[in-house]
Amino acid sequence: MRLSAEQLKRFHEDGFLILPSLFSKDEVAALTAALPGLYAEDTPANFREKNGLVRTTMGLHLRDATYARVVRHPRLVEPAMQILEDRDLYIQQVKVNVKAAFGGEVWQWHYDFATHHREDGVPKPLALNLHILLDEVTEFNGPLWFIPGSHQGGPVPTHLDTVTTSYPLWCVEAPEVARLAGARGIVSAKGPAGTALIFGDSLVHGSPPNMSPWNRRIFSLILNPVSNAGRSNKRPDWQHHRDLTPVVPLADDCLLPGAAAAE
Ligand SMILES: O=C(O)CCC(=O)C(=O)O
Repeated sequence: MRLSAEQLKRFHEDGFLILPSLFSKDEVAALTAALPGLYAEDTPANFREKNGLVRTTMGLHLRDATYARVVRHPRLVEPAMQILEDRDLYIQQVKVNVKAAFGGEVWQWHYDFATHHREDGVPKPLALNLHILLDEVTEFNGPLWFIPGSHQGGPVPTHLDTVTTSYPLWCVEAPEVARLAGARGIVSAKGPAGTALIFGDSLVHGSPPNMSPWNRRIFSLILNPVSNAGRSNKRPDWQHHRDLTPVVPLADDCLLPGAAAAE
């Protein structure tokens, strides 16, 4: 799949793209079917909220056959190759952020590169975060909030938050958020299930708690150029994978029934 010239321009200006209904209901159903079993696994790759609900479940392409295919989906991988003008991308992180009804907690304001750089030794803010909304996301169930263009001035100051998140996250200082949002506003990344989001490593974003009765599950794949691979093994493999094999896109119908047999 190719992004249009207009979409590429928007991505470079805003730092993100929202692609409504890029994946079908059947493709989303294939992804959600495995989740209850994955949540139930006793593994350190399942991070829990303070209330015990699963907050995020990681390393999914190594734990489930459907997730092993979605990380190679051409509607995710090809736009990433196009944006980065690089065909040698490795799978850096694979997860579903759950944000459960009545209990999913905040993700503080941050940009991913702060953590990728300090924790994983990634040299440059090149990685792309590719999301698929697995539930309808509205203003009520904890959408991501993006500050458009917040990547443009270069990385802003951060501090390590070990208190309000379930694992250490480098977060943006409140005065910086106020300055950036005051100048550029905030966009709420909403859409029907199957909508895709693409955002860059320096884009400032976060998400509010989910006190609604509706789940908000989002699949996230981070792809990074092999030439920009992490230099440090501080975090475990499921938080930053060590396998630098370049990802090769599968067929467009790779999530649909029969796809596994065709491989
Ligand atoms: O799932 C969320 O609400 C936040 C996700 C996020 O910040 C990220 O993927 O970097």
